[in-house]
Amino acid sequence: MPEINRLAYFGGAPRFDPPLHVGRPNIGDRDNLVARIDDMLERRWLTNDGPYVQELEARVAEHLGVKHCIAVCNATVGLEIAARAAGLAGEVIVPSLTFVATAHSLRWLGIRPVFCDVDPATHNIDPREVERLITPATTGILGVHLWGRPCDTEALQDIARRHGLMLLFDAAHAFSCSHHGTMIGGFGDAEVFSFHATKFFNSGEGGAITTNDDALAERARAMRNFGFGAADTVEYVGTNGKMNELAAAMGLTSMDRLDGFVEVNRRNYHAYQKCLDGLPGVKVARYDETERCNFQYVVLEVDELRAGIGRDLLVDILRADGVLARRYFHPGCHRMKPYRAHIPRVRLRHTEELSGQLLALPTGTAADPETVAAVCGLVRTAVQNADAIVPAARHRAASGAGAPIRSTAASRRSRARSAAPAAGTSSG
Ligand code: T4K
Repeated sequence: MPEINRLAYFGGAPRFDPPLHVGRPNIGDRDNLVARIDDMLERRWLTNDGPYVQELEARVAEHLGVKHCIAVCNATVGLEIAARAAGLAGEVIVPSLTFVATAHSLRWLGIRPVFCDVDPATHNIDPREVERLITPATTGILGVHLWGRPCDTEALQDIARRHGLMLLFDAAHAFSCSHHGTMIGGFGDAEVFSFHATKFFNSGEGGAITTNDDALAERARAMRNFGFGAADTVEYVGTNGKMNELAAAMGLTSMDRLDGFVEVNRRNYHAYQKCLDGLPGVKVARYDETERCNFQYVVLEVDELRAGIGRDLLVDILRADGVLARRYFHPGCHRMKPYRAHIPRVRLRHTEELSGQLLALPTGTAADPETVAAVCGLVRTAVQNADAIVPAARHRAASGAGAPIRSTAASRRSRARSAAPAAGTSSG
């Protein structure tokens, strides 16, 4: 059988059933988690700055070498609180190549995100472009350490200082990563981490604001709790951004296994790199391994001209085989409906090119070496047979067949259910 006929896209049996997800949560020691939950129930203290939240904040602050850690219910609300505590208003310069939460957190506060292009080598906000976008309405810069790879914090800090701007970082991807030997968490005026289930270090939902600025920390801590200061007085406009004790119990249990999770990510990243390096037009985004890295994202850059196959067709082929690769972060925030309506003429060359090339592959503890090898095998088959695949896929599209439905157990069940009434049985 020709190799491409073994691909599920062309009718072969799907390689992964059930499918493989990008962002399958890492689960720490279940017994420890259950014991913590038992204690929590015994204590009858479920939220509002409980002992687990305080313990998690202390452990995170120590791990990152930062003065203050304020645990929050998720990074999106954390970014909103940090932006408000930092006094951001008017316009804030932010990369477009990021998860949309970065932009939303500003817009939700009535701040205008001014989208900036990225450096194609690092995928991070380009400081040279930042400087061009500063206007009298600019109050701050919100960088994103995409994939956990640090921004050029020095150049951004220099711009912020010269123009009197606040500097925040969305560090959602960058927990336990370092930059020039210093842990991310203490750069700029404040940084915000995500501990969402899909992050390698997770508390289910959750996140943290970290800062070395005492006054900003005091404001953020109060704003997280409706703006309450000491003795029941409301000092600020606040929100409910508190992390609850269940989430903190999960976070502490993740913390116990932090090194193990990183080790698995590192192993997977190296396996992907070894297997895919040398494949024309396909590049595994690199980490600087002289720094601490969490390796939580395995990101491919697919250059259609050299690979012979585009990112989107590759994603369709992988998905048909049950590898639910993600087009992070497509198409760039500036081209999303809520933002393009306000800024119709923005062109961000590198962001637009990269957002058409990037794809994230499964890793973490849910992906063992055999799994990684099989995913690499699919990518290699697709690229090495691009000459045959691309015309065949075009033919399918022209004939109206489109991409095949991934034949997982779930989709087979649902197809069976939709067929059921015709067969005279009830659906269920
Ligand atoms: N800034 C940046 C740069 C970010 O990347 C994010 C979040 C934020 C800010 C905001 O952080 P949070 O407010 O969330 O703390 C996911 C995550 O929901 C989001 O947290 C993350 N970034 C983003 C990159 O990925 P989606 O829309 O891709 O999620 P979803 O539901 O498609 O899940 C991803 C895959 O993971 C799916 O294939 C299913 C699988 N999954 C997911 C969950 C929740 C599981 O297997 N188990 C699970 O429990 O956004």
